[in-house]
Formats: sequence, C-alpha cells, structure tokens
Amino acid sequence: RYPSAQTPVTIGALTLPHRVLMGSMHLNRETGDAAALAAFYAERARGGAALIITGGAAVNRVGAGSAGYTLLDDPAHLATWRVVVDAVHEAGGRIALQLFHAGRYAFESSFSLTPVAPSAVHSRFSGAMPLALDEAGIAATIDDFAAGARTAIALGFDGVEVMASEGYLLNQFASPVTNLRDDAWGGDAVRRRAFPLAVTRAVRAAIGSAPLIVRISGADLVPGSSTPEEVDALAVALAGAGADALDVGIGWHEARVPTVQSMVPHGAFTDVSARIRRALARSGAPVPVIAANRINALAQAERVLADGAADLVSMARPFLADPHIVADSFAGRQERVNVCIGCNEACIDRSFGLEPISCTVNPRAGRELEFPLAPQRPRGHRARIAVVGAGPAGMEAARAAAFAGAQVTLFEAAPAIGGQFLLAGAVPGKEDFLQTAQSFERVLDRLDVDVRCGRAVTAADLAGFAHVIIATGVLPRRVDLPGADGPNVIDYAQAFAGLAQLGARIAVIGAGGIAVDLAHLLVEGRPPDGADGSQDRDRFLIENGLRTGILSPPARQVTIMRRSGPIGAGMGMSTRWAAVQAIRRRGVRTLTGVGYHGIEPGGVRIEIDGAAELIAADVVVIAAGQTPRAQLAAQLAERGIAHTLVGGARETAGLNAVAAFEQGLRAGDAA
Ligand code: FMN
Repeated sequence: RYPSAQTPVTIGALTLPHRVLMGSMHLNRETGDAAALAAFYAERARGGAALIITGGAAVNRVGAGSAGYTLLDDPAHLATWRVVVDAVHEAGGRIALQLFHAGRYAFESSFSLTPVAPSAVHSRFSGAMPLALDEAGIAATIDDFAAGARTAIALGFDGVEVMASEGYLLNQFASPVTNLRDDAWGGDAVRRRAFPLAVTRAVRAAIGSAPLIVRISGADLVPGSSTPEEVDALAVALAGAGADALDVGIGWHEARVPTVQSMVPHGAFTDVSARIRRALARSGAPVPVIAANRINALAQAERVLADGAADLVSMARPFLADPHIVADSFAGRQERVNVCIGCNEACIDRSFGLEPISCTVNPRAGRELEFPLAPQRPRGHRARIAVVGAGPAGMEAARAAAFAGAQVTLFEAAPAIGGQFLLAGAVPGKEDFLQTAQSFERVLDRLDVDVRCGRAVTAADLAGFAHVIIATGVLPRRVDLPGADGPNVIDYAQAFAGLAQLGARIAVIGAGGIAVDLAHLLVEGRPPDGADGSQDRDRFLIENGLRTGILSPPARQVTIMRRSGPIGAGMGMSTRWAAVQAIRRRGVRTLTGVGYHGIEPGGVRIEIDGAAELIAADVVVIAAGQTPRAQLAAQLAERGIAHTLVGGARETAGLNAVAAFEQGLRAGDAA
C-alpha cells in the first residue's frame, strides 16, 4: 500500500522494518509514574512506530528545559527509563533516547540555575539572559553529552538522538544570531560548527557502533541566522563526524514563521529535507535524512518518501492523536485513523508549562493506564446510554461509553456529527478538523453505536435510557447593544453557515479565537471544490516570506474588535500569535479597547482611543462568547432520568476542545 514507506531502512547498525518514526516529544510526564510512561510508549510501539525517539532528556541540570525534564546525570531519574525501554522492547518496538541541552532556552527558574549558552544573548522564549560558557564549561558539556549517551545505551536504548535543532544549545552554537564568540567555538561558520561536531564525535566515541541520529535545524527561520549553505555544510560535517542519520527539525521557538500550527500546510517544509539530502548525496557519503513537521497521514509520508525528499519520515503529534496510525494505515484501515489536527492545545502548549501533555482529539494519550485498551467492564453488562449532541464532547463520550461496554445511542440535531469541529473545518488550514468527525464516524460504527442525526431530541425520547450524557454544546451569546436586533446583525454560527451571502465589509464584535478564525475564513474565502492543498502551501510560503509570489487580494474587508483584552484571547500560546499575524497580514483590522455606541444599518459606531468612529460594514457578526445549551438537563431532572453534562453544555467559561473531549472521555467511561 505504501511501497516507499514500507521498505526497510538502516540507521547505522539498526535495521528498521519501515520508514515512519515517532518523533521526539517532551511529555512533562517523564518524572512521574514510570508504569504510565511505559504504557504510553509501549502502546505506540505496538501501534507500529518503526523507532520511537523519546522526548529530550537533559544531559545535565543546567541544560534542562524546565523542572519537568529527566536528568541523565541523576541516577534517581534513570529507573523510569529502564522500565520504559523494557516495555517498548516487550511490545516489539525500538526506542532511542534524545540527548538534550536547552542552552538559553532553559527557564531560569527551573533549578535556580542561570542558563548557559555560547554567548550572553537574551532569549525572548525563556526570558533568560544566559551566561557565556567558558572553555572549561564547553569541555564539561561535551563530556556530559558523551556520558548521557553512554548511560542511554547502558539502559538498553537502541540508539540516541542528539538534539541540535529548534534553537537549543547546539543550534545556538551554529547560529550567528546567538554565537557572538571569536575563538575556537565561533567567529565564522566553520568555528560555529565546532561545538555540534565535537559533541557528535564525543557521543560517537562513547557509544561505539550504536545508532546515532543528530537532529539538525534545517531552517532556523530567524532573521540573520545560518544560511542554507551553512546548514548543508553542517549536515555533511555531522555525517563525517559519526552521525548515522540526520533528523531535520524546522524553526526556532523564537521564529515568527509558524512551523507546527494547524495553518502549516502538510509537508510544508519537505523542500528543506530534500535540499539537505541532495547536499549529503553530493558529498559522496550520504546518511539517511528524516523529514518532520505536519506530516500527519501515511499517504503523505509516502509522497514525501517517493519524491525523494527524505529517507524516513518522523511523525510526533500524529502518534498522540492515534497510537495505531502506522499499523492501521499499513493494514488498509487508514480511514479509521484519528488524525493530528495541529491544534497544539493539549500538547505543545502544555509542554512549555509544567502540565503533563495529552491530545485534544485523543484524551487517552498519556492516560493509557487509566483508560486501558482492553475494556474492563464485563461484556455481559450492557447499560443503555444516550448521548445527546455529537460535537467533541458527545462523540468522545459515545466512543468511551461504547468501548466500556455500554449500548449507546448518539443523537445529533444537525445532519452530521462533528459539532463545532464542522465550523472549524471550514477555516483555512483547519480542514483536518473535518477528518476528526469522519474518523469518529468510523469508530462509532465499529463500536455499534446507534448514531441518529437530523432531529433534535426531547426528554420524552430519552425515557428508556439508564443514563443520558448531555453534550448539546453552546449557543452564541447575544449582546446587549442598541441595534443588535437589526437585520444586518447575525451570530458567528450564521456567518460560518452563510458565508456566500455576506457582503464585502464585515465587522465582528468579539475578537477571541472564533472571531480570529472567522476573520481568516472571511478574507481567504472557501477553497474551490477539488482543491488539493497545493495552493495552501504556496500561499503559506509566500505569506511567510519563504517564497516569492503574489497573493490574491483579500476577499473581504474585515474588522474584529473587543472591549478589552488581547486579540485571540483563549487561543493556545503556540497558535495565537500565528493566527493573529496571519489575519493582520491579510488586512484584517484588529481593535481592542473599544467602546460600543451601537449598531447602525451602516456598521458599528464605536469609540477608540477617545475618538468616535463608524466601522463601516454590510454585515455585523456577533462572536462575543457563548452560553451553555442545557435546557435538557432540567427536563431530565423533572422526569428523574440520570444524566451528566459535558463540554459546552456544562460550562462555557474557559471551555475549549481539550476540556470537551476529556469530559466526554470521563463521562463515557463512567457511564
Ligand atoms: N522535538 C524535540 O526534538 N525534542 C523534544 O523534546 C520535543 N518535545 C516536544 C513536545 C511536544 C508536546 C510536541 C508536540 C513536540 C515536541 N517536539 C520536540 C517537536 C516534535 O518532535 C516535532 O518536530 C513537531 O511536533 C512537529 O512534528 P509533528 O507535526 O509530526 O508533530
């Protein structure tokens, strides 16, 4: 089915049965329960990852990204990894440890240590002003990498990956932006390469012939940083220094080009790995190249490999969304795969804090022991459960309840399941949200859930059920402004539904995540039927200055506004800046600190910075929050029918898809 992906490949002494790896993810679970961490990894090994690369493990204390990192120089942290390695091996998998040093990306507060770096250059990401490493510090750090590698192999890992990308320590040495030295370790491109090369040589010497992958930064995406030629030269030199494979990372955490958000088109950066692969081929001593970032389906991995853009593909978040992505796809069950939607809300956004990560669309991720795959309930007990509403919370509640052995009926008033994900799926770059609904359709079908769409239920319909999970979602909140009931005013749900009828000038009252998404859709318009995504890729690259070209003008003139607070408040930390940047670049006016006088036929009369203004608009859209749609609860209570509220129906304050899915899982599992 996937001839290129299913061809074996070797990384040094390690032969892999196919070419799809699980990429490195720091989970913020590494210092917690060893059995839980082992269950997380073992499930992904069983799900078919050719090789798992762990999240970064710090080679020393000052190199830890935060207090949630394991420390390879602390014996107390090693026992966990031994349990993980054994579990993965028992599951038939292979696992490599990532050797990590954050450099100036370490958060200063982690261990009360001042971060170290090639030079004292402040980091916007961590807020740190690092100390420049001296000669002894450099030598000790190289030794720490070698010792960490030795430890990893002694623990039974099948190999190591040296982290030299994403703007961490080795990448900081390679870049002229962060390496201002003029000594053996900096001053020109050759000397800036010296540290990553010295680390690679030391690790190679420490582990003999064991597999060694180096994760390089294919493109830093930071102004003034290494050129493509310098990156290519580094890649060739690393292969010469003992790297068995090069894993191509993209972008620093300080980059202002999106690299991991939903809006990043699939495989947007595979030209970079292709270029490095060509440079290695020209050198006459090539090693396999691994491509990463937003490759979330096997079909796409296959294209990347067949096109020669890489020798292997790394998928990180797709293994959170669906641990079985590889096994199911190889077995022809790809329509079942729960795809990564790139939302980052339960993974990346949490990994930067100290919260354990999970996955929005798969809240089991990281909780495999709590919600084991083999249903615990005896199959004889088949409680009749109704789930009302098939948005994120309801879909997941129905799945979890059926999985736990209940006989489930899922009611949805709309013609299809998906809820707010169907709205989101219309937003440019969020097309994958539609696949979540499709994958749930398949899974619910397989679990014999009776899905009834197209009719709103009443309490009377629910009389025979042992328990009802109410997942009826939200209603757009109304605003109390003069003119708000005028014919030119609609709510955001109507705007998503009736896009074609909207005029050329739109004013949106509200500027949270939904308003930002709606503005994006309004200026870009819907893609033509049959669009294959290649236009998205071109548009993305042009918009972000990665390719020259001309963009079509925005489809509409759009203003979004709010009384107070930041534009896009409530969006995840990794997405907000990118989404707001994207709409501003497309000419959307974003206003905060707005006082409203009222809505008129010609637009919205506001006051901003002490001046009155009419925001001229043909249509005014209200996207000012939501209220729970939960009337069913009172009706069921009256009839004495047991019920649980989940998702937006329960609470809209602070609600997001992460909470909705997670509440669905817990309620369904308990039902
Ligand atoms: N990359 C690393 O090299 N080391 C890490 O420790 C690491 N931690 C991550 C933690 C999380 C929660 C996530 C989502 C990603 C992390 N990454 C890390 C980056 C991923 O390896 C990968 O490059 C990125 O998620 C894009 O690929 P994807 O679209 O396949 O997820």
